[in-house]
Amino acid sequence: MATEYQMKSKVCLVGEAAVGKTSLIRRFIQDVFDDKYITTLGAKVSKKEFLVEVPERDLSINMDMVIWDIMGEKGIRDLLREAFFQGAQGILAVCDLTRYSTLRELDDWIQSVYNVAGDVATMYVINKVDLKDEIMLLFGEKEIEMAAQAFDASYFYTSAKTGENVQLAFQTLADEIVRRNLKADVIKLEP
Ligand code: G3D
Ligand code: MG
Repeated sequence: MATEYQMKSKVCLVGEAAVGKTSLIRRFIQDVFDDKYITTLGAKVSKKEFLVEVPERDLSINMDMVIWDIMGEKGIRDLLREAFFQGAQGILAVCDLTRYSTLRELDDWIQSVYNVAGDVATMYVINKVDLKDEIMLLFGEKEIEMAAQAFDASYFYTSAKTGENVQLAFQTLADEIVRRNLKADVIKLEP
């Protein structure tokens, strides 16, 4: 049987307003999508516990993830970024499949986190994939690949509305956070 451990992590969702950050977190935490939502003021912190398996090390880690939902305005970000991003171990960089500008803006958001927290595990989340048949896509795979590659990040297409790939995106980021900690051999595991 795998040895069980506890590990805490801080993850920040970044991206322009209305890309779906709050909806993704709500979906991940409660697995529901509510068309009504409350505009986030500054930042909101949520928590979720789940399991991360590391078969090759025979480890089973209870991940205690603290998730920071940050308001889309850059003014707020620049003012409070130290407080928002300090100690972050992972980033979900969220853009909206229907708006190319939201992908381009992610460079700035990610750099802003790196400036405070270092080059942490980063994942691109292309949200609102449920709308892909309804709209003329303004950007495609190539643009996404290039953007993600620049930060050594992988990417997922998600929908907070249908739930598609939402669990998988958070879980994969958690896997990457654990993997990096094991690699650096600085993992703090409390049995
Ligand atoms: P933000 O936190 O990044 O600012 P929100 O974004 O989570 O508040 O979402 C902004 C709007 O996009 C909301 O619509 C929300 O319902 C919608 N949305 C979020 N994710 C998805 C998705 O995956 N698919 C679709 N179709 N819509 C999504 P309203 O109309 O309430 O402003
Ligand atoms: Mg929000």
